Amino acid sequence: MTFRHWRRAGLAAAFAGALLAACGEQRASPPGLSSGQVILVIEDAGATADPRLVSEGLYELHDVALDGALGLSRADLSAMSWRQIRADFPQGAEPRAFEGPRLSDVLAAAGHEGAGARLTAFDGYQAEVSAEMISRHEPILALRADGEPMSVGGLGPVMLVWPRLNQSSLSDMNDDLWAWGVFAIAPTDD
Ligand SMILES: Nc1nc2c(c(=O)[nH]1)N[C@H]1C(S)=C(S)[C@@H](COP(=O)(O)O)O[C@H]1N2
Ligand SMILES: [Mo]
Repeated sequence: MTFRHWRRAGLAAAFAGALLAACGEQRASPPGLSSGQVILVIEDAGATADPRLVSEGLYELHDVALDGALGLSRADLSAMSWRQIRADFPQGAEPRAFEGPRLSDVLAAAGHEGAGARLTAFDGYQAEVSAEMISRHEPILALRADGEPMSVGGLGPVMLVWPRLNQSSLSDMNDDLWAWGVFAIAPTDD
């Protein structure tokens, strides 16, 4: 499916949600967000209870706090504005075109504008990113590399990507903050 198709799916879901609301139905998901498979959770978002978010599996294993968490589907993330970053990963590899929403925008959508973040991946790897690093470099939560969705089991569903080839202050950056296989993000104060 192309990026455009995903966007259309997101719009269709939003439209269906508006229809449901007009008919007086209770929405299970937060306003403006589609239903569908959750691929990324943002903790502490003040969201209403989401039946898709059950504390089991890796949520439980890695202590992801689901109370008030915001569950995002691929369509939700595709409906946001995206940035493309051409970057090398691992460091020194042939550059690829990574694409996805800015981490700052995803945090803002969860009610945490200007926050820092702790990202958790399937394997329990965690990357802590300061608010200053985020606002200065605007890393993305990449969903695609060279036009293809990043596979679950590979670098997907979501990977934190930094503009180290474009910003000279990042030219020496190692791979520590390039978390792949990310499925949960906790906003932080610093
Ligand atoms: N999910 C996850 N992301 C990760 C890591 C990891 O262990 N797990 N290691 C980081 C580090 S320290 C490096 S050097 C690169 C490459 O890690 P790899 O060699 O384990 O693929 O991914 C970064 N992102
Ligand atoms: Mo590393």
